[in-house]
Amino acid sequence: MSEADGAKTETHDPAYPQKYLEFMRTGWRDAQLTPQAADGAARYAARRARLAAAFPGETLIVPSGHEQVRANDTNYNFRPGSDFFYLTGEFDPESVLIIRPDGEATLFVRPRSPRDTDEFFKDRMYGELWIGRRHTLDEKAAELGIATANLADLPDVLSGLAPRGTRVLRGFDHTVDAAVLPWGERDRELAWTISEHKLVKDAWEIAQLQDAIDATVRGFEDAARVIPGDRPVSERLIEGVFGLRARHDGNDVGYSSIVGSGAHATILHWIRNDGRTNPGDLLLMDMGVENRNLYTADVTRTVPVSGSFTPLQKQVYDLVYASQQAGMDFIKPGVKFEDVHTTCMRVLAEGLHDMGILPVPVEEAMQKDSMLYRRWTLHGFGHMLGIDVHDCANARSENYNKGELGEGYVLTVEPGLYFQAEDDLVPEELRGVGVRIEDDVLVTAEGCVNLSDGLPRTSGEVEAWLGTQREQGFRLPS
Ligand SMILES: [Mn+2]
Repeated sequence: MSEADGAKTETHDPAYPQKYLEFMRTGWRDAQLTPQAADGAARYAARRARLAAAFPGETLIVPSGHEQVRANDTNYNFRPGSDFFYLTGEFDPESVLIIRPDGEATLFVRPRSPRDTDEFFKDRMYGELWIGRRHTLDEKAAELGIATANLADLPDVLSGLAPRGTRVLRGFDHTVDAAVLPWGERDRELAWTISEHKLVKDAWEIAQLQDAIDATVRGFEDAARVIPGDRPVSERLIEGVFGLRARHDGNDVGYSSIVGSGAHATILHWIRNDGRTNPGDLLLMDMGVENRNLYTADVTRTVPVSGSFTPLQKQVYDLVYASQQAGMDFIKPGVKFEDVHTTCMRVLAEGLHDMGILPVPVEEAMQKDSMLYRRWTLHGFGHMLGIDVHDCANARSENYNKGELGEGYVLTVEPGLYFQAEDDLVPEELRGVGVRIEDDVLVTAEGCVNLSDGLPRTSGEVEAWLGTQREQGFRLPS
């Protein structure tokens, strides 16, 4: 319920007596803040320069996006737009990056909650007594190594821009989208250029990914330690324990954790996580920590809850492992993305054929007009990984799924087999079995290295690891 002065307040807020208002307006000392250069600040500047060089003489606008309302005055946790963050390192909502025709960049940010208005104690969305001390424009500039300007001045700047000389990363800020009209394919060119700039990871980015992956390894260890072999626990216990690790060691989870026990493992995006583990079942966990610089891991392990695979579970698991290993062995600079896919899928198709499940010869199933094996493999072999779990998503097809891998790419390799509980075409004992093994690999000059090899992959190693974790027992992160 907004007051006359524009502060965002709520129905349940107490009234503001005049004496209290006057009292609150006096007697405050300014809180000092010593800005520290952000981690990797120089890299953000280099990224902006590279983008500016791709569009000389043009104005480029990349917004971060707004907070999303959950209900009334409670918002979802804000995460900056990934491309915006890639170019600025800035976490606060509503900020907008503008790169000018001469290559100079300005970050438009909301300034501090001024003490000469009542915003600082009344406004739930921006008031510093509600959300904490914000930066002055100068502090923000010092921290991020970029010129800053008041967000309030942005509308005037935008209204002076010609659509023909301007490109906007659309879909993040409706006010920016509405202020600068689109002009042909120009905005899409901006989006794919940023995505394609992100394909090759430099040493600092690889260290960020390794940091996220190492935290993810610890999170999987935590999870394994709370899964008993002899009685059920809720999938949400596992989700929660991993989430604790993600918040403690990183920024958050990089995507909603998938914790699927039994037949839930066959549902690709099982994020309800309202089931329970069953000692005879397989448990699939697809979870990743996003680190403090917003790089995320994306790892899946499938474990036998009892502690050891049944012969049939092991057969399926080992087949998925063989597929994943074949993909990893194949990956090197210059190979086609879709050939990695075919390599992984061929192993699965052959295995499905050997098990008597694939109803046609393998060569026939591998044809582009058939792909019958896909009933049980469902998805692609993997995707780029970086600041987004599905990184570089706006890259042009010829540089991604129809393109070749390059040195410095980081991607997942994650084949799986999924036998739905209601699938009449597979033997009864396979129904409700799902297996995926997912690792994060870095393409090197000679091949690839597995950045997530801190977790076991073979069926035997998984059993031994689960046993070891259970012996260690769960301990809170410290
Ligand atoms: Mn993935």
